[in-house]
Formats: sequence, C-alpha cells, structure tokens
Amino acid sequence: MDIPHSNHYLALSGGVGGAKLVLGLSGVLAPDQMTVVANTGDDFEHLGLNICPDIDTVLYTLADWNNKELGWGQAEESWNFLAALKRLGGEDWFSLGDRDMATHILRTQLLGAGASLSEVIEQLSEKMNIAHRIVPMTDERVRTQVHCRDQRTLSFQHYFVRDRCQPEVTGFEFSGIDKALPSAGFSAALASPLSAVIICPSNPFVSVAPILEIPGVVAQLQAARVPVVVISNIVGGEAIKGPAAKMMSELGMPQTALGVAQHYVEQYGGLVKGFVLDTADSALEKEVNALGLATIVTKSVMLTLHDKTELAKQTLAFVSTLEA
Ligand code: FO1
Repeated sequence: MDIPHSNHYLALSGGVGGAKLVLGLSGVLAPDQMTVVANTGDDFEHLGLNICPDIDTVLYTLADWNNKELGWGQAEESWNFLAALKRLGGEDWFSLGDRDMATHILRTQLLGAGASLSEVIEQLSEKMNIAHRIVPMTDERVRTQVHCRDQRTLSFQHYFVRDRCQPEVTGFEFSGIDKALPSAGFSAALASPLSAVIICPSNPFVSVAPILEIPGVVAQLQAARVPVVVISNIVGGEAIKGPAAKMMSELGMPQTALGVAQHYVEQYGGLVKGFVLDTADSALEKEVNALGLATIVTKSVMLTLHDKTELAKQTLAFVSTLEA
C-alpha cells in the first residue's frame, strides 16, 4: 500500500480497541505520518499517583509491553505491591501491578517537578522505543464524570472499576473541558494539512467524546474540511470490550453499529464522513448510508497483529476515497 509520504493522519484513541487499531496503523504509517491523540478523561489521582489509563494502554501496546490477557497494564506482571498494600488496609480496588507502578511513580514525579503530560509521554515513549507520536488530548485536567440513575455522580474509575460498570448511566460530563486547550501536539496536527482523522473503535461516550469536545476541535476539523472516519466499536450488537452497549441501552439508544452511526451524526453534525462496519453488520449498511455516511464493510474484530494491520490498510484506503 503506497501512501504519499506527505500524508498525515490523526488517530483518536481510548481504551483497548483504540490501541489495537493504533498498533495496526503504526505498522502501515511511518512515524511522521501519524499523530495518536489519547483520551485523558479516564485519568485520576489514586494513592497520590497520577494514573493515565488510556495513555498507558497506547504506550504499552505500541511498545509491545501490554498485558494481552487483561487489556491494560503490563505483561509478565506481578502484584506484590498490591498484596502488601492490601495487608496494610490500603485501597486495592484498582489493581496496580509492580511493573505498572514504575510508570505511575515516574509520571507523578515528573508532573510534580513541573513537566507537562505531553513531556512525560515523550520521555516514556523514548524509553520504550516508540517511534510514533502519542500526545494527550490536552495537558489540562479533564475528568469524565458519570451521572447515574440513582442520582450519584461517579468519577470514571469509580464507575468503571470500583463499581464494575453496574450503575445505570443517564449521562456524562467532562469536568474542566471548557477551559481545556488541545495539547501542543494535537494543536500542531490540527493546524497541519491532515489527510484524515481516524476515530478508532473506542467507546463514543467516554473515550471519543472527551477528545472531540475540547473547545474548537470539531470546528477546526470542519473548517479544514478533513475527512473523518469512525470504526464502529459495536459489532453484532455487542461492544468488543467494555460497557458501551450497556450505556447505549441505558441512554435509550439501539445497541447496534447503526446506533453508533446515528450518535455521531446527531452529536457532531456533518463531521463524520465515513463509517466502517464489521461484516457481521453488513445488513445495516444501507441504513448507515441513509444517514449520509459512506461505508465499507470489513473484518473489524482484531485478534491478531495481521487483523490490526489489515483493518488499518482498509481504513486508510477508505479515507482516501472520502470527500471532506
Ligand atoms: N480496569 C479494570 O477493570 N480493573 C482494574 O483493576 C484496572 C486497573 C488498571 C490499572 C492501570 C491502568 O492503566 C488501567 C487499569 N484498568 C483497570 C483499565 C482502566 O480502568 C481503563 O480506564 C479502561 O481500560 C478503560 O479505558
């Protein structure tokens, strides 16, 4: 697949599914052809540490350090710290592995010394021999809050890990987002000629929305007439991983790839031009087209590295046909 060297792509990523496609794209695009923008709405302060799950999932995945069983944290992990913390009565609901702890401690130390999150990621990427550019959506503090039917508002990790996604959701809020600016790397990519924005198969509500809803981002993409494509995170009525389908049901939306397409059209107007459906959802293609979206139908469930690079190639070929 020959991609003009001057092409540059923005990949928006959150969670495990996003990182998988980012890995596929990194196998097809040269480092200077892609900027990966990671969601930071999942971030939180825990045990005095700055934890950045979606950044770490992308870092570990591109470094091939990731724990393939869990989807998060590091491979070959041990849990001695966590067991010792539990023995002393510390909070052990959020599992921090011994190797993973090094990332959190170093990041907390660097941030405490005045480094930006972008600078921390650059330093970690360099140590992990990651050539492709990963930037946070913002260097400011943005935190996803989950509004629940029982009137509680939960921080994301309390909802997702401590309460195991059990509470019924009624909506989301991204505290701090109205004052947040795109990170320098994100801004630079938005200001440069972009071939496309690839919204990786992540949860639209809590992984993609925080990135797109940073003030000015959607407007800048629309003004620059950049083709934007979404790879559906719902396949055959299910989320590959995580609570997206459950959230859709609780929000009164159809838990289908069509429901995802409708959400993007309703939420972001004409921003999204293309939608990638899995072969399991080929019957929905005409209805997605009726929303004004171009489509391809392909294998989008990524189990092997080959699956990831194939989906990356299909997506890149697809976006080259899209008119912004
Ligand atoms: N997810 C869990 O379901 N349980 C955990 O104990 C857990 C620990 C954890 C530690 C570090 C890290 O980077 C991620 C971790 N995650 C855990 C995943 C995390 O909740 C992410 O926010 C999700 O991957 C969704 O993006």
